[in-house]
Amino acid sequence: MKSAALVASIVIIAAVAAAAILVIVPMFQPSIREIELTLVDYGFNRPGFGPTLRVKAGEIIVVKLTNEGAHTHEFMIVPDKEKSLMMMKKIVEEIDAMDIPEEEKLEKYDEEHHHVMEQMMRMYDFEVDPERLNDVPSMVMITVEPDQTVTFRLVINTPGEYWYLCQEAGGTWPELHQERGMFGRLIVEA
Ligand SMILES: [Cu+2]
Repeated sequence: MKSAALVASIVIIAAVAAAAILVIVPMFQPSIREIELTLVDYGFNRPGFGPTLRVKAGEIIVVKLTNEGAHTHEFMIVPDKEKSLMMMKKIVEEIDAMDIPEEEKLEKYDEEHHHVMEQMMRMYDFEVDPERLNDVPSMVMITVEPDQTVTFRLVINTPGEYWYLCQEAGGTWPELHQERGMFGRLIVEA
């Protein structure tokens, strides 16, 4: 009888331990958050709009972007959308004053925009799946062509309030898509 009770106790303890491990182990794995956005002319999910996104610092964010618009769109993360817009509008003004066709102006802007943002993005503590980056590691600037879907993984290590936005200008030149309301809040909690 004694040994039967002992065996029963051991079984119960083992079962409780196993249950505890099943509960505890997932707590040590980084959580995964999935975000799906539809890019349209000119907004996220609908024109002039971008939903507020909430994530946690350090968690893996899987972002899926589908472009249902007729123009190229992008997903960029910046800490200050007004400052970023001012920087880009300066470039737009310079290019728009040139005596060249609009198509060439757009090409020139695209080059400059990507160049400036690459430099800026290096300052922030983002990690992005390197295979999904345009050019440079540690920056978040994903371009999505019409009818294309892009999925990438992103980790933001620094808590804070950011903006995600699109500063493409196809179809709106010399305005940027951001000026048509193509932006939204990104809150990264500690
Ligand atoms: Cu856009």
